[in-house]
Amino acid sequence: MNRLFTRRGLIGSGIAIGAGGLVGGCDRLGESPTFRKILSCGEAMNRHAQRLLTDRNALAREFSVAEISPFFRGNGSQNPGTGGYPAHAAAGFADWRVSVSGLVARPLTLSMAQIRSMPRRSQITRHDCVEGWSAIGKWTGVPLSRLLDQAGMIDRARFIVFRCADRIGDVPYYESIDLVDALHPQTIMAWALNDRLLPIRNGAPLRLRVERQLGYKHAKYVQSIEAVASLDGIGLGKGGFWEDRVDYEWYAGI
Ligand SMILES: Nc1nc2c(c(=O)[nH]1)N[C@H]1C(S)=C(S)[C@@H](COP(=O)(O)O)O[C@H]1N2
Ligand SMILES: [Mo]
Repeated sequence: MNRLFTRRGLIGSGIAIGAGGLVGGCDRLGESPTFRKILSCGEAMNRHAQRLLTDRNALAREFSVAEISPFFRGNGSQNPGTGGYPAHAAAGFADWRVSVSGLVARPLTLSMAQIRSMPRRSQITRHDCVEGWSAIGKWTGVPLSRLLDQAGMIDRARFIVFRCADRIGDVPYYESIDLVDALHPQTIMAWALNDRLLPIRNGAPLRLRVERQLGYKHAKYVQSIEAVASLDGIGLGKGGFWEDRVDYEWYAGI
């Protein structure tokens, strides 16, 4: 329980990180001619106004190879010790399966070999954790939109829920995002970091990258992807492990 209070105490640093992210958003908006007519980025503009003007479909900033952090630390769970995970890890995740289910026409059960053979996207992005650290890494994976297309998402779906193999204090980690983020081109189910298969500490064999949001949204050790109409009745109903327990926002946009 101590740990939960520690994390709550640190949320302030997330606000500082958010401000950095907004500067990036401002740069990108500045490239749009329509936006330039309305405002110029150098002008005084409060953060609230910027937030309202930031297009949720805009891309997160991407970095160059030279900017990749030499070490991408792990945070939160760094090696799920339960539920068969150690055996899966020892077998190189050969028998790991990821389900795509819920409000879909064709539920899928995919092996890592199948997922790695799907179309891939790579992106070098900055991960911002509310605990006050950031790291830049190159992520490679299958666009989530691709998986959802293959499964045939049904109209009533509003959210995508990710269930993870790890537990914190015996509670399974989970997260959720809406369809704007689920279908965003940089939202991928990543299986590689810096051109190597994901290390265990960073979520092997598969983790979410949802680049316009803070670190806790990026579910690691993903076993199930589920399309749902509502978050009621999932976990404690607030859409994520930390959202259920501390005052972390469900929408953690940066
Ligand atoms: N399954 C799971 N996913 C998780 C966490 C976790 O504890 N369990 N921690 C979150 C937090 S707070 C952060 S900052 C990132 C850390 O990713 P990293 O370990 O690759 O640095 O994972 C997120 N996803
Ligand atoms: Mo985090």
